[in-house]
Amino acid sequence: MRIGILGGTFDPIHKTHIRIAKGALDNDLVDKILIMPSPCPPHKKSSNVTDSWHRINMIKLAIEDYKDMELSTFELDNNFTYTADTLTQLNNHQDDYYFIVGGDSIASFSSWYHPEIILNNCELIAVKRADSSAEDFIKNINKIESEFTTKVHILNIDSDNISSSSIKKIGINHAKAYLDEKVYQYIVDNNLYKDTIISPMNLTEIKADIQKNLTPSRYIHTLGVAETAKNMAQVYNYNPNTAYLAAILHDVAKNYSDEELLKMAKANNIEISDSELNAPYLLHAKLGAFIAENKYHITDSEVLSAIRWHTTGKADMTTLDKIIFCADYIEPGRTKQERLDYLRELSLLDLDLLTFEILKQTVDYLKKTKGDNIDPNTINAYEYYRKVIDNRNDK
Ligand code: DGI
Ligand code: FE
Ligand code: FE
Repeated sequence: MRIGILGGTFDPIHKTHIRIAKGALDNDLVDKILIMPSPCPPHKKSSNVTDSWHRINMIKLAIEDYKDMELSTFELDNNFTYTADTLTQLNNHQDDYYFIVGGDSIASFSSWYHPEIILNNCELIAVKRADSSAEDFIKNINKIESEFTTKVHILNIDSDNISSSSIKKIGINHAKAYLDEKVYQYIVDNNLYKDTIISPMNLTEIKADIQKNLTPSRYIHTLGVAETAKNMAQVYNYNPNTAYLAAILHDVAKNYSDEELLKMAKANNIEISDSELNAPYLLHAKLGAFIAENKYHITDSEVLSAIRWHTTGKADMTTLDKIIFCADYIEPGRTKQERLDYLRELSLLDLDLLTFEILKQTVDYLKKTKGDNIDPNTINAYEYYRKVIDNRNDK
């Protein structure tokens, strides 16, 4: 059997990878393709490479529909970073191996680690991109063929210049077109490449738009929450830009009347709980998340969740949920809440304790002012964080 090997970091796997694999199969250069992610190539810093299980999962999703493509974790399992090692160990002397080399890499092939060992175990397939010079390409190939007495096969790919690193640079949202849909969804669901997942609207545009829709005092409150959330994120190892964005959006639905909130929820099939029916202003959290997603095209599920839960809280919140929930309560513009000095000091020391203290004060306050109408999520949150703190104190 003729086995083609497509190596790389696949961080993330994109459509051009698939086009190359498919091209090699369709042109009958090979019978099967192994997609083989590398642990971390010698020329890249390991710190920048996404965890291998995520890269593996994305590959699985991308090749799901292609029966002649297979994931191989051979390099990951053996921690091989040199193709020479991989091929020596992989070669079973029954199959024929073809190693696929992308456009630019062919120029430097002679300087790879033991190219002669590589070519003892396989033949090369050089990928020629439509947008690169044919002359240089042929020159490089002829050089390898004469230097190593081997045959280099050519695969013409009608492809754009996309690479994983350029995908990360332009941002996942803009690069959506270059990614398999399931891979894109996986990236969003798992918050990968986070620094780049914002919305097509940039932060300045979002802020200007929010300012237009809020009263001046509500906008000042929003900016206060954003600064507070950003500072807290740095302490709790969360992306400060993501925290800032979530805070900027948290009260985006605050300036609607109860009637408008109810109407919008119904129109958009957003479930209205009993407690929200009793106190419709609570809906500004759910509708805020809805507007963030549909008007500002925010796809980061952690941002949407933090907006969704910022008013009532809930049991077992994420780091960002807690940051936004707490920052909303202690931002510099707040004056009426009790023990603000203590809570503000606590905010940079202990996020779970802060969450608990705020929930406790909120429940006390609501008992006094709203009687029985406390949202069940608030009660659950309070009990959950009381246990978290109790368990900690028991130890
Ligand atoms: O939107 P903000 O004013 O910045 O703050 P928020 O989203 O925390 O909303 C605060 C209001 O929500 C305040 O009037 C108290 C009320 N609230 C918070 N939790 C509950 C609640 N009201 C009811 N009925 N039940 C709750 O569990
Ligand atoms: Fe709010
Ligand atoms: Fe708020």
